[in-house]
Amino acid sequence: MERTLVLVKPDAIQRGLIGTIMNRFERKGLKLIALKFMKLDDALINKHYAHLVDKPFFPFIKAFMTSAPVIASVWEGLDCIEIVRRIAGITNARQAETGTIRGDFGVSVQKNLIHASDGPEAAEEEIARFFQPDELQAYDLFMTAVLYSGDELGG
Ligand code: IDP
Ligand code: MG
Repeated sequence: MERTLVLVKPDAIQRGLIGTIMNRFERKGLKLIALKFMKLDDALINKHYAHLVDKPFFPFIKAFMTSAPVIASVWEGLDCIEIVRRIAGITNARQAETGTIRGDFGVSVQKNLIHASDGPEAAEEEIARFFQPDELQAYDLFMTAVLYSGDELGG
């Protein structure tokens, strides 16, 4: 099954939206594999937002992302990278569709509540950036058998 990294950003922490946001993924049927409450440092932000370091707004991203801790999590499910991106909504929360996290709770391009890996390569890299292999929990989620059909589970 696919895995993806989610960060609940400092704006969501400040606004008391941790449970609301995490619930979107739980109720969809994704499996929580790893969870951490942590403050990001400069080195981590430089790597995580390397594609934006030359942008004029990069210092604002840095200030924002270090303004409070984040919740880092890893979720698992069939096609979960795309599922989580769709649940998050597009980057600009003002234009994000109602029903998405950004569309329902955000009004900012930058303070958009959540990060989600944007593809398989990014997911693999980002999970390794935030978690040691032994921090990824291996367990049977009993509702998996109810959520998926047998052929989807490969047997
Ligand atoms: P994504 O989070 O939807 O994948 P990216 O383009 O990867 O969007 O940008 C990473 C983060 O950088 C965004 O979530 C947002 O917080 C911030 N960001 C992106 N574009 C802008 C911008 O034009 N102005 C301010 N902040 C931005
Ligand atoms: Mg991105």
